[in-house]
Amino acid sequence: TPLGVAVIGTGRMGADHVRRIQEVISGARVTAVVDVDAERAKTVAARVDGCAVHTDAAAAMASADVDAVLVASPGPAHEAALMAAFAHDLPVLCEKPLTPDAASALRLVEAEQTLGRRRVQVGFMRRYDPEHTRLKALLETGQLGRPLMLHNRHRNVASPAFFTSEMLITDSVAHEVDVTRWLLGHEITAVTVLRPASSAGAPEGLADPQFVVLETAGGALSDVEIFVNCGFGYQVQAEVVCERGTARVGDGHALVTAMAGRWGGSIAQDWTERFADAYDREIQSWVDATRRGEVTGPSIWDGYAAAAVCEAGVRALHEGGRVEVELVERPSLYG
Ligand code: NAD
Ligand code: ISE
Repeated sequence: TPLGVAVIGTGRMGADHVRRIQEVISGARVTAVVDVDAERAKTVAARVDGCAVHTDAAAAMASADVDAVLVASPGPAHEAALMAAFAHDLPVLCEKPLTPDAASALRLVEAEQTLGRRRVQVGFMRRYDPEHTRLKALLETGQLGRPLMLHNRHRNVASPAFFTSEMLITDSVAHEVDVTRWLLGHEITAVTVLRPASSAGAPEGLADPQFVVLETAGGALSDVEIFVNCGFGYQVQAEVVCERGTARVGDGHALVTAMAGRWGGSIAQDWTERFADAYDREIQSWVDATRRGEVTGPSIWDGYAAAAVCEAGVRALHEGGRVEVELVERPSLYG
C-alpha cells in the first residue's frame, strides 16, 4: 500500500510537493493537507481524491491513513510540527531551514535522541541535484586533490515581501551552508558577512546583495554571493578549487542555441524550475527509505549545524567582523 502523507503548509512549496507526490513519484499518496489558511488547504486538497483538510497539524497526524509527514510551513512553524510528529511517532521530511535559530534546532536534536533513532530528513535538496551529486562524486575520487576554496553564487529574481536582511542568511545562504559542509566534509567554524552597496532593485532597507565567508574545520574557505533581487534569473553556481584542478556546477549550459548572429540559452526563473529533478529525487528517496523503515538523507544534525552557522551569520551581519560558530558535541546517532 502507498505511504499516506500529510503535507503541512500548502503554499508554494507545499502545493508543489503535493503535485509531485500525486503525479511524479511512486509509492505514496497525499491523504491530508494542513494549513492555517483553510481556503488555501481546500484549494490544494480539491486536486487530490480523498484528501482530508485540516487547520491543525496534530489533528491530521492522529488520522489512521497518515503514515508520514512532509513539513512545508515557514521555518518558525517547523519546531511545533516536528514535535507533534515525534509525539505521533511519524517519519518526517522537513523543508529547510530546520528552524530559524540554533536553540530551537538543538531542542529537536535532543527530542530525536530521546526517541533513540532518526525520524527526520531535512529538505536540503541540492544533495539530490544531479550536477551536485556528480561534483560530490568527483571530489570523493581524490583526482583533484584536497579542496582549498569553494566559490558560491546564489541569485533569485526577486524576494517576497516578507523577506528580511536576516533571511538572506537563514533562508537562502542556509543552502550554501549545507552544500559547504556536505562537499567539503567539515563543520563550519566561523562566519563573516560583508555588505556591498545594496541594489536599487532591492526593496528599501533590504541588505541585498551580501557576501558571506565561511571558514571550515578542514581549513578550506567557502564564499557566497547572495543576491535575491538580481532581476534576471535564478542561478546557483558552485566552483571548488582544489590542489590539482577545479570543478564547477550551475553554468546552465544544458541547451545552447545559435540563431541570427547570436548564441545563448535561457536562465531558470525560480527554484521550482532549476531544482525540479532534485525535489523529485529527494521526495522519492524519502518515500522509498520510509517504506523500508529507514531514514536517510540530510539529518536533523545537518539542520542544527546549518541553523547554528546561520545564527552566527546573522550576528556577523549586524555586528560586523568574524563570528565563531558554537556547536554542541555531535551525538553518535548522527555518525
Ligand atoms: P509559503 O508562504 O508560500 O507557504 C507557507 C504556507 O504555510 C502558507 O500557506 C501558510 O499559510 C502556511 N502556514 C503558516 N504557518 C503554518 C502552520 N503553523 N501550520 C500549517 N501551515 C502554516 O512559503 P514557501 O515558499 O512554500 O516555503 C515553505 C517552506 O519551504 C519554508 O520552510 C521555506 O524555507 C521552504 N522552501 C524551500 C525551498 C527549497 O529550495 N528547498 C524553496 C522555497 C521554500
Ligand atoms: C527559498 O526559501 C529557497 O529555499 C530557495 O532555494 C532559495 O533560492 C531562496 O533564496 C529561498 O528564499
